[in-house]
Amino acid sequence: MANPKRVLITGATAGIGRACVYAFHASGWEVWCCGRRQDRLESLQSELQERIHSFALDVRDHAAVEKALSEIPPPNLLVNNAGLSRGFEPLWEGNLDDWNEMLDTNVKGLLHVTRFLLPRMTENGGGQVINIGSIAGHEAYPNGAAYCASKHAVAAITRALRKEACGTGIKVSSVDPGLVNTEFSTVRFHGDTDRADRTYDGMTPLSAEDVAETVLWVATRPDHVNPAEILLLPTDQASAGIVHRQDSE
Ligand code: NDP
Ligand code: 8X3
Repeated sequence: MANPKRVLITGATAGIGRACVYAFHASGWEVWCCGRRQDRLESLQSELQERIHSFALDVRDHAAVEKALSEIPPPNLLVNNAGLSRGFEPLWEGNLDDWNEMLDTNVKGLLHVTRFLLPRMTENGGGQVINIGSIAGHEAYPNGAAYCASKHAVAAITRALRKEACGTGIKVSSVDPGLVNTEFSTVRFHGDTDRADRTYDGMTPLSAEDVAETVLWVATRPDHVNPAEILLLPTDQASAGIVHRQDSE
């Protein structure tokens, strides 16, 4: 049997990243995954057992990224998923720690990982990078200036890298979801789960599995096909601000 393809998924301890771990593993891929919460990585490893490797990593820490990634075999696919939103208020009330955490993770973390792995993937015969962007990279909405800026940056990085990598054997794609019910809103609202739950009141959001299925689809197109950018919305959502809710009828 041919060797399985190898994927590295960042931010694999929750939500979309963890759903990607399951989806790729179930499709026979060798899965390498990371995140900061070691206990959750260990649970994934003991549950899946084979073709799963994990290591704790904070993608904001450039030196740690280079050290950790120098110790793993180059993947055929990199899924840059680690990310977060922190805070939801007008810019003039924004918290500097929140901004730093979002920009350092969503933008610089993605750059750190990609910068280190791309030359190794190219030397290894090529592959694919799939960035998890967001509808917030297509539209800017009130109370989300820093998060939207970070996801517009992800869109810019995806588009620039696609042009840089054209002809190198590396495909560059993004999957850009709308509302997905994960730990995302709890993180955004600093642990206020009631407020987080209200994000999805009266509407049906995407699940992490919906997004993972799309990431897997993007990763399994023929070599000559690149789904460059997919905006994946729940049917109840038409734009960042237009969400149909049963209660509002
Ligand atoms: P979750 O909060 O459920 O998961 C976020 C993941 O990112 C966790 O595994 C977390 O792991 C990891 N992470 C956060 N900071 C770091 C860091 N510094 N270093 C390494 N890993 C980190 O949210 P989602 O699954 O929803 O979010 C995943 C991605 O999807 C993000 O990029 C988000 O912006 C994007 N997205 C989410 C949407 C949504 O509505 N949920 C919609 C559009 C895009 P740990 O804490 O263990 O480090
Ligand atoms: C996460 C989705 O609408 O909160 O990127 O920006 S949204």
